[in-house]
Amino acid sequence: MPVSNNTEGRRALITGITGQDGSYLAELLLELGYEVFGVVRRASTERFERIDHLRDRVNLLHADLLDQSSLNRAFAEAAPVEVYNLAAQSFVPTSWSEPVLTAQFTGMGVTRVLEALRQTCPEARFYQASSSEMFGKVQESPQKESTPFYPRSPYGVAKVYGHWITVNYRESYDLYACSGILFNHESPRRGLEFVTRKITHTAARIKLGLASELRLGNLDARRDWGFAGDYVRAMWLMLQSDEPDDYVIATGETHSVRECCEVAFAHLGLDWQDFVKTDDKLLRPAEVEFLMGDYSKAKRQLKWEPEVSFNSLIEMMVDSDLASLTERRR
Ligand code: NDP
Ligand code: GDR
Repeated sequence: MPVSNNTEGRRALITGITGQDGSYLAELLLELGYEVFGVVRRASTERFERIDHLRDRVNLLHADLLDQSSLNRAFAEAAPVEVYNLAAQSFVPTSWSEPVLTAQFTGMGVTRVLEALRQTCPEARFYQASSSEMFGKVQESPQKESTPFYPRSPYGVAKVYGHWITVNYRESYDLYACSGILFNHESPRRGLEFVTRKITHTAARIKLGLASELRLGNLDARRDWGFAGDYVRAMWLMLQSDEPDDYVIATGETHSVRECCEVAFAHLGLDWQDFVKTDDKLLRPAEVEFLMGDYSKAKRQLKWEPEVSFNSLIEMMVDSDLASLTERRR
């Protein structure tokens, strides 16, 4: 955990504060003494589970990435010195069923946020949540900041737009804008639809007799999976640097979906092959087969390194799912 004395009372604004990363980042910034503002959008039912424990310590402002004036108002009210743009339609399969909406949230939304910043708090430092999905059909391995992009989903295409508009605003308006190219990162707070959490949650349900099988798509896909708690520290470190820049954040290891199943089920004393079924309906129209990041620039310039290993991460998620499911049954 970074320790710094000069962050006390600084104002930070987080879009996407109700998401996995938003909740960990809010915790980190509060610990560092920041005053934290979070953008939330209106829904008929509030879904604030990930930040329930922080509700009396963060200031929530209503705005939507689709609505420029709502963003301008929220930014003016928060008057932040740091802005973290984490809001997005972040589930890759949904980007094929809702491609236009994904482009609006995940791509154009970045321009709206940058415009809000430029118009209300141009001195604020800006972080954009870019993604390893931009590498897509990989051109070289491991992937680093200079590796060409070849996105393989409407989500990946939208993230490439968000990445380049961030670089462009930095160069056009001299904004302090950074783009973090983060590889997959997971935690017990990961959404249930993403593959690691789907595996750990269903494995725990099987262990408790609440489910009998786990249906998955491509077991051969390989990802560089890290822990979300480690990755939000990298976001913060980027904005503490003297100069704005872009960084790959990864672990440097790659593992398959199959290996993830092996680790999760073995931790529960089960053999994954007895429960996992493949289902063609879960295959993607275009797949990202292999990702592995080179984080040496972040290590050199930010002194950042991942702390949680792949096995520890999956086991942490299994333990958390088992504990909460057991608790719910009481
Ligand atoms: P989540 O899906 O958990 O969270 C997404 C957040 O965006 C939620 O708070 C959601 O709010 C908010 N949001 C979505 N649409 C809008 C909108 N129109 N207006 C305002 N808020 C909106 O994502 P993660 O926390 O996992 O990821 C954070 C960011 O990092 C995302 O941009 C993601 O694309 C990117 N990323 C994630 C990686 C990962 O492995 N986790 C890797 C690389 C990049 P609500 O609760 O209302 O739905
Ligand atoms: P990803 O994460 O698409 O990499 O995007 P996800 O966990 O959804 O998929 C990882 C890989 O697992 C394969 N897979 C399955 N995936 C899901 N969700 N469900 C299944 O049943 C299943 N079976 C196999 C997928 O085909 C894929 O290859 C995540 C998101 O957080 C993005 O927002 C972020 O930008 C990237 O990580 C980096």
